[in-house]
Amino acid sequence: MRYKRILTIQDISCVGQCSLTVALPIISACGIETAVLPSAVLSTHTAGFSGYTFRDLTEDMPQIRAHWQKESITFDAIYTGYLGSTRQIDYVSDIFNGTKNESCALVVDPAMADNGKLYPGFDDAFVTAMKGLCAKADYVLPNITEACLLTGMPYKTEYDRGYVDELLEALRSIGCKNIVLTGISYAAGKTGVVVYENDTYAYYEHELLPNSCHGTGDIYASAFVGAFVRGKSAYEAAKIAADYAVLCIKATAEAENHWYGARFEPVLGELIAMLKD
Ligand code: PXL
Repeated sequence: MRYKRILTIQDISCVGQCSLTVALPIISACGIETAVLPSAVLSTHTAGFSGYTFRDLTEDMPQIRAHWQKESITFDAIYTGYLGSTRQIDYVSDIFNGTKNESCALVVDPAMADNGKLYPGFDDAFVTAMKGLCAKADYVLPNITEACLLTGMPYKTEYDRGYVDELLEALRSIGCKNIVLTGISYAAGKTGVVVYENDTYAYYEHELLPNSCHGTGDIYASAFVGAFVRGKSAYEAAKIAADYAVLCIKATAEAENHWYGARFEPVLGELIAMLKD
C-alpha cells in the first residue's frame, strides 16, 4: 500500500487525553503518517477543569497554509476536530479547498457539544460556521447533540429509528454527504453507530458500558479516520473504531481518579490487531 499522510486539525489540550494527544498516537498506530495543525493550545480540556489557559492559534493558520502550498504538500485525508474559533473555520475551509489532492478524504468531527449542551466558549455563530464546514466534508461524525445543533432538530435521549432517520435527513438537507452518527441506542444496555453512506443506512450495535469517559469521541474519530485511510470501508472503520472505544472505556473503568479521559494507551495493540487484513 502507498504510504499515506493525514492532516489533523484540532487543539492541543496539554493534559486531558483528547484531541491531538489522542489523534497522533491512534493514527500513527494505524500505520499512517500524521501531520498536525494545532487550532489552539489549552492547559487542559474544558470539560471538568476550571481556570484552563487558552491560546487561539487562528492567526498562524494562513501562514502555515501558504508555506505548505509553496512546498506543494498534499494529504490523503484531512480530519478536523475541536476548532478554536468561528473565524478559524473559514481558514479550515480554505485549507480544504487548497491543500486537498484528488483522492483526499475530508472528514469533519464537529466536536462542539455533548449530552444536549454546547462545550464552554461556543455560540450560535460557531454552530452556523460548523454547518458550512460539514457541507464541504466527505464524511461527518456528529453525536446526537451535534446533529441536533447543526440541524435545529430537538435533542432527545429516548427515540426510535424514525427520529434517527429524520436526523439523517436533516443532516443531508444541510449538505452533509456521508454520515457516521455516534452514540445511537435503540435498546437497553446497547449503543452503536449509524453509517449512512451513498444513501444507504447501516447500523453497528455494541454493548453500552455503565461508565462513560471524556474524550471517547476523539478516540472514535481518530480510529475511524486511521482505519479508513488504511483502506477499510467506512462501515468496517466505524466498527473497528467502536470496538476500540469500548476497549478504551473498559480499560478506564477500574481506574480511580481518572475522570478526565480514557486510558486508550494500553489497548493500542488491540487496535493494531483489528486492522490486520
Ligand atoms: O473531546 C473534545 C474536546 C477537545 N478539545 C477541548 C475540549 C473538548 C471537549 O470538551 O474541551 C479543548
